[in-house]
Amino acid sequence: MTDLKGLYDAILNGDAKAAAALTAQALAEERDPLEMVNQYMSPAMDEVGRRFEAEEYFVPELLLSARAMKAALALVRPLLAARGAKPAGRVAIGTVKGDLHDIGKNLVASLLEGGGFQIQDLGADVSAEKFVQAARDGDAQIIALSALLTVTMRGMKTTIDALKEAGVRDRVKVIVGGAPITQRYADEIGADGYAENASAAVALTRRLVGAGPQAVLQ
Ligand code: B1M
Repeated sequence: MTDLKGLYDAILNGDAKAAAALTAQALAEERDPLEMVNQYMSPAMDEVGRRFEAEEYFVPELLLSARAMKAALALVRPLLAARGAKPAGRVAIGTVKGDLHDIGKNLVASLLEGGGFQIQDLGADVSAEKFVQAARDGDAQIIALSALLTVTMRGMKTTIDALKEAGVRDRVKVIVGGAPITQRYADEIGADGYAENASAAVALTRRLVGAGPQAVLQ
């Protein structure tokens, strides 16, 4: 019988190959996929987030762990979908118009995906209209805006204003982040939340959609 603590360790250590192999092995033994996610995979990502905040892990470790989580989730997800499990929520994410920085945004998207959210990645240099379209047609519950430049951060306000004008502001929660962004700025422009880093963005998003800290894919 596969020791699932090994799966936890593989994700924590960013070993995608081991994570996929152990997941496949456990599924072949008919282990419960939801239990695997909630008791081993998701707690491993929570620990990755904790280590990042404690400055024991840095961006490369975050990316490796997110990749290992994705490799394991790719095997588990079809089984969860088959039993009718719902994703934690749907997030449309992008870097605002005029801003080409996408490394942090990609990291946030990876961790959100690892946290069980369905991601619509709109890319970098995304216009307010594209975010509005994602809210209107894409069924996103969360609009996640990233900005790295002081000159582009005002694109966040433009986007929130565009959501209001399109009559869809009440349908979505807007979260913002990026190096020049602060809680004060988020409050000023009427965002629903601000997260300083990728793991905080996962915790914030879970809170906004009403999912518990471990409530991945239920
Ligand atoms: Co640019 N750049 N850059 N750059 N660049 C900065 C941002 C800068 C601070 C460098 C500096 O001068 N010290 C400066 C901005 C100054 C300012 O506005 N005050 C700057 C500048 C000036 C520019 C150009 C104008 C340079 C030029 O051409 N003259 C130009 C602008 C291009 C444009 O966007 N239109 C430019 C270009 C570039 C590159 C293309 C070369 C490259 C980007 C490559 C890419 O992303 N594909 C680049 C880079 C790499 C940087 C620095 C060095 C690193 C950014 C990064 O990837 N950090 C950056 C200096 C710095 O930040 N130290 C700089 C790592 C990443 C993991 O962190 O993105 O902060 P970060 O994301 C974090 C958090 O912020 C948060 O979580 C992430 C993970 O913890 N977060 C969110 C991010 N988004 C979030 C969303 C959330 C929640 C949290 O919710 C939705």
